[in-house]
Amino acid sequence: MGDSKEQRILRHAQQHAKPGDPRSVLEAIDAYCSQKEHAMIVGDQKGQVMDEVVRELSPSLVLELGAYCGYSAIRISRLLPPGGRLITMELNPDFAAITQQMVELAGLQDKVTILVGASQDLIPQLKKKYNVNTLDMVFLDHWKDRYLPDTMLLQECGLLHKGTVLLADNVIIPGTPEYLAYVRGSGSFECTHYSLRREVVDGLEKAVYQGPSGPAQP
Ligand code: 2F6
Repeated sequence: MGDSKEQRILRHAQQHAKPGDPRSVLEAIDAYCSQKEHAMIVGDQKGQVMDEVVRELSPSLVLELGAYCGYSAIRISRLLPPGGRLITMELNPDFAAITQQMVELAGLQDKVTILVGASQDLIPQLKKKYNVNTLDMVFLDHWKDRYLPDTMLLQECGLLHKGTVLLADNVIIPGTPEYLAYVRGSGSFECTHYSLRREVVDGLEKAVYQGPSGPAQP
């Protein structure tokens, strides 16, 4: 069989989920990845934390870094308010194509835009090419060593507003120490850690942007 694991995840979802029903697509992906083949998806435990953050914020515009199979794109976009949209950036064109089909299966294609490329190339194009003013939420789930430079780039490009929520996955394992030190110590963010235990302890970090001149942390 010449197909990839990601194609098998998509095929399983197409065979088991109800088209237009995001919940059933998430359940099909969760079931396949926990029973058949392990994959780098956020999963239901972290997914519930994400749901809570998205429900509380009700963001109109979300940026996701790293789409993979589209699990978190579906997780987030299904909870957006009317007119809300999610832009997701994916480096691998094969994964981007899987995400597009997964999002269509969930019926969320009108809310989700998939951009293929590297975050550092695409982020500076958001304002002019993709009509973005500022982002209400950013979900960081791509390369761990890019969390910090991309956060600084988002600030430099004027894409954050007071209250923008950065939600970063895998901050403990594999770990993003420079990113955590930056958001926790810069005085520009209010941070909350959500600790989770699967096979290992990991966590998500929520950082709410407070503007460029917040108080310095001791
Ligand atoms: N940008 C630099 C990596 C990615 C990525 C997994 C987007 C993006 N860079 C990692 N999917 N996409």
